[in-house]
Amino acid sequence: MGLVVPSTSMSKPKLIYFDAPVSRGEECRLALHLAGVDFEDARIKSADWTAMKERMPYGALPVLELPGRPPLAHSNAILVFIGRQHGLHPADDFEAARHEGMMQHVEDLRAAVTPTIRMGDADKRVAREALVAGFLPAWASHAERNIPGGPFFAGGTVHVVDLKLHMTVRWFIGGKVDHIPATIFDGCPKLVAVYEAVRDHPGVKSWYAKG
Ligand SMILES: N[C@@H](CCC(=O)N[C@@H](CS)C(=O)NCC(=O)O)C(=O)O
Repeated sequence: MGLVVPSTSMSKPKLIYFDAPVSRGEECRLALHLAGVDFEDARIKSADWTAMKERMPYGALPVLELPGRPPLAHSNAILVFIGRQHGLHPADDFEAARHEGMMQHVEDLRAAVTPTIRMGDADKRVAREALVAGFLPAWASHAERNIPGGPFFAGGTVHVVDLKLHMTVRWFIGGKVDHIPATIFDGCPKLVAVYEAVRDHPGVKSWYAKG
């Protein structure tokens, strides 16, 4: 069991996530890239996951490994850590907590939608239509009214919270999530502005230009 054993054999940070440019792993990759950190981008194939799951601190990904430290898990902890070290999270404790509140709000959405991913289509339709009728519009309006700034969450500067909001809006806005309309966030201009500002950020563009 390698649960809390510091990594001694590595020379640079390693971000472990599944081999897909999505969700909790991609927002951590973006944070590391925007922070200018030279990191190993370890992409796990689904077929290899079962064998390594129990070696991860909480049995899930993403996990950030740092030289000489135990592995760090939970996307928000990873993002806040990176953000604090590299100016992508507020130095002011209250402002930081406000950002973390919104980051938790994103996790609440994932907790509501993720269980529908593995449902058969009939159950998925029922569950997602219920989310579209209730949870998702409420989630979106709560997000909207708690974004103090624009175009980013806190105004003109990107923070890790923006990366998390971006990944969430991006999930739905392409219209590829069955039974959830691409227009689900149309009534939330501040939320959509965060998505667009991150999409258009030069550092984010350079990440995707790497291919
Ligand atoms: N609270 C955790 C949730 C982690 C999580 O559920 N990760 C998913 C991928 S996004 C996962 O590892 N799924 C595979 C599994 O649980 O076996 C976080 O924020 O990182």
